[in-house]
Amino acid sequence: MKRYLKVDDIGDLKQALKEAFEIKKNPYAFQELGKNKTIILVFFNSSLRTRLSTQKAAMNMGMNVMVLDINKDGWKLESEMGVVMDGDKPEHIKEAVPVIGQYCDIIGVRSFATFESKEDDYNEKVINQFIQYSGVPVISLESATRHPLQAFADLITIEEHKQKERPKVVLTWAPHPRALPQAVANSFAEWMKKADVEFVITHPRGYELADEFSQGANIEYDQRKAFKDADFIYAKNWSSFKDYGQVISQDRDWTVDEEKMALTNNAKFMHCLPVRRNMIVTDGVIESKNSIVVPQAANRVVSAQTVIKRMLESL
Ligand code: SN0
Repeated sequence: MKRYLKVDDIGDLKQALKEAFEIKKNPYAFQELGKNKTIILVFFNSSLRTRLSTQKAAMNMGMNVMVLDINKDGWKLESEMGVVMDGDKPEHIKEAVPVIGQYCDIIGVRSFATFESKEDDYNEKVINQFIQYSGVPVISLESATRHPLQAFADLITIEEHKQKERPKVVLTWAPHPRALPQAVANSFAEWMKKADVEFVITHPRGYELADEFSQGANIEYDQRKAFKDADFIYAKNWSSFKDYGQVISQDRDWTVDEEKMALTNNAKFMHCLPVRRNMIVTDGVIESKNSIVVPQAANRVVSAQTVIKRMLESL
């Protein structure tokens, strides 16, 4: 595996789950693969789970790990081509990325949506430059449009907690004070459409995801109807795709609460975290016995380790 950006990069999901569960059972069994190999994790944005879980996954594989918080510890990077560099960015991505590639065997990058340009974000300008110029395999630690390690961990978590062969999984938009990327929702949709689940997305009008992610999913604009008989409720905020990066609603009637959870089939509650309590979800729901946000976060190590293992195998 040379890159990990989207669901197609992992191939057959059943096989990927099988490998993930082997790793979860026996996390230190593959250390020979990572011996004397180095991974560098580059962050353009804040991170708690992605940073720590990917570090842990690489350490489980016997690798050396370096982390660079590029906006704090590195030079600010210019990514435009052909510009006169007389501003606040001292280093060009065209030198910085191949140099980072010289110091490691795998690069992980968190780039995030900038919301400056829908086109640049949806063309994955930053992570594609890492693929183009680094010379080593690249793992997305959340790019502008996707969060594939999160979605893989989500699938593992659903597989572990499902009570029936084909559970009903609902992705619900929920209110938030800031403009957030569509990345988590996009990836979750991309993965659930390929998984063996009944998948429904619910959101207010104007929050439609890009066609490539929403096509083939059932869209239900009535959140209460969507929740009926659900086995998993996956809450997430995202900003508008159509009105790109805009917050067009903060309607607290969309907050996931006890009354709406009562409409479900005793559904488990999921969220990628960090979560804004009493905006996205009430204290009561996130602290209920049906909340699986912590085991979900724990599976971030498993998804990252499965991907790193596959990359090490193909070096
Ligand atoms: C990230 C996102 O893409 O929406 C989730 C994964 C890291 N969330 C945030 O940035 C939340 C920030 C906030 O202000 O609550």
